[in-house]
Amino acid sequence: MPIDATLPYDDQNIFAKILRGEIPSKKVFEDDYALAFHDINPQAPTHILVIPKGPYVSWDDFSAKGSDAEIAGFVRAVGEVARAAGLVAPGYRLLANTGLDSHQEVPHLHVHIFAGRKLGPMLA
Ligand code: IU
Repeated sequence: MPIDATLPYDDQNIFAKILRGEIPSKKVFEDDYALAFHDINPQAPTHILVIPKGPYVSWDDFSAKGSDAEIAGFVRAVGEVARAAGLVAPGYRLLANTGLDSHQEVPHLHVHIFAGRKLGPMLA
């Protein structure tokens, strides 16, 4: 079910549990600001999710309330994950669904990294 990105943060959401180590994930990167892991239902040969460590519901929440250090750290982490996976030359797509119309389903900010095939002009 899509979620309302204006709701308060729910610390029982699945990505909060992954961050706390209560649920396993196929981790590819972790630092002070971000965790990256393979999506459980990949939509491309490479489909990685990058999430901030802080309790942010959405891109909107994070961009409004995240500290400069958190925002810079997270943005750098997304780039580092893509570089480390060798995605820069072939190319990749970033996506951050935010709220009901976008069909965001997990209420913890996540940036999708899609790569590994020709993605076309849009990802519907
Ligand atoms: P969305 O942007 O909120 O729609 O994306 C949620 C993604 O989280 C989606 O691609 C799911 O396959 C993925 N996911 C996951 O990787 N592990 C989980 O336990 C759950 C969802 I629930």
